[in-house]
Amino acid sequence: MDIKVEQFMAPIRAKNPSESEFHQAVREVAESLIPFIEEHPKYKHAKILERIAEPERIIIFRVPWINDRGDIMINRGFRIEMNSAIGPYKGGLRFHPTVNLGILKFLAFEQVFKNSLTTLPMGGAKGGSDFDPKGKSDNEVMRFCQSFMTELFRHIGPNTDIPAGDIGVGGREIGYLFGQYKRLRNEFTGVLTGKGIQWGGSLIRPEATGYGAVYFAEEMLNRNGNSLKNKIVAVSGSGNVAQFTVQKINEFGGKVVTLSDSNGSIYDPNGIDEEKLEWIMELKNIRRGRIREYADKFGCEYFEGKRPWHIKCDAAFPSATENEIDKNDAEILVRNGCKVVSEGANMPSTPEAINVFLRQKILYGPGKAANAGGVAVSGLEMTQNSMRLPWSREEVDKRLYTIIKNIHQTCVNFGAESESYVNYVKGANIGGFVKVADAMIAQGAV
Ligand code: NDP
Ligand code: 2IT
Repeated sequence: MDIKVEQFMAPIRAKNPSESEFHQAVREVAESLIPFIEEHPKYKHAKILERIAEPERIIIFRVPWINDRGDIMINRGFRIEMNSAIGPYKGGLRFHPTVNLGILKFLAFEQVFKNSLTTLPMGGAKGGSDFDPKGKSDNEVMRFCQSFMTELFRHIGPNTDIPAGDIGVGGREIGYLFGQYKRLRNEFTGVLTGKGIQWGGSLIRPEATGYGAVYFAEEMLNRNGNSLKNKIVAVSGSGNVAQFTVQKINEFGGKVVTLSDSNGSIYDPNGIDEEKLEWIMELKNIRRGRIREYADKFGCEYFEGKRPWHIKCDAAFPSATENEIDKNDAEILVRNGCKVVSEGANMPSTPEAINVFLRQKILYGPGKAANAGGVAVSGLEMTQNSMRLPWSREEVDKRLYTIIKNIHQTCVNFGAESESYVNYVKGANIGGFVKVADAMIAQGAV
């Protein structure tokens, strides 16, 4: 136990009681940063770490809406505006019944470092609601989104705070939110990212997080003279990030054998090819069904209530949610020969699981580096909106690849512990910190 980390964490725990995910995210960063700050006293004197862990502003609001039966429903809406030192607040919205203040604060905190790593001018934020889109009609989702935006609109703007999607918020929800914002403000602006392609969206934004996580893994492997070609891959989740992770792994010559949702996971030893993926996209994005149906359709195994990490693989892409790989899962992965973990999800590995990966010195790409492709292309969507000029698929994809390459290099610069070993956790935390910290110092005690 590191005394300095404990001393730093004690007031954070006291001030933010029962927000365990927030404590977890801050502690992981503090463990990397405190030794660095000891060597760079300017950050210590300016109390940067203490300031960075305190949100600039939190907005909490009531979201009343009427369901299809005519009943009044009440949800809670949030927006955490964490840090604006290097740009306007930027980060996704999550609609999921587990959403609470602590979860959104952990996500907003991670976003500050992630956005800095992209090299684009974006501060950090996150928001959402405990609304559960599952089982709701399109009309119910629309009425909820309209009510949510009826309060949120007064706090956001294209130069202030630019939300996007996350779990439970995809193209459909962004459309309803955008429509209501435009109506309330009478302005057509780039206030949200992840918009439809006909109304200000960017090509490759839907693909960006998954593609980016695969590019990041490929960078890590290439540095070791290896690649994803012919690798057996386990992916979790089956939503936006998981789907495009599968697509890009296939392009790189890997074979994806698992996917999951909150009910269970499938194991398809023949691999999830492009045709099967197309079927999954229809299942998940249009019919909004369960991954179990894949096993019936393609005749493979389904594990009810289980995550995919017991399946033997060379590479793992957790792409569902936080804390979905625990110590036991991590040990099984490593024992089965898994050599690379690239996190599409935010904080999917518990601290104990991360310790297993670091001790075993496998290639472990933490979410704030590995999944930064999504917000990076959101940043490129903002650029295109400002220019009022869209870029081609190739242009956006090329920029995405370059950004991920640069993030990987930043991690190497700050995290290399020897010629052959890079601690990507340390690299991402310090690499994301420096730019924000220097900006905060330059801007005074604000
Ligand atoms: P989606 O809503 O599209 O998909 C989420 C997937 O994860 C679904 O398969 C869902 O299953 C599963 N899932 C969600 N919660 C749980 C849970 N508690 N237990 C088990 N499975 C769960 O979201 P995204 O694909 O956009 O997001 C996935 C992850 O990636 C999240 O951690 C998100 O924060 C992160 N991320 C997303 C980015 C983006 O651009 N969208 C960018 C960077 C990170 P079910 O359908 O059963 O709920
Ligand atoms: O976690 C994330 O980086 C996202 N959900 C994407 C945020 C964004 O603004 O595109």
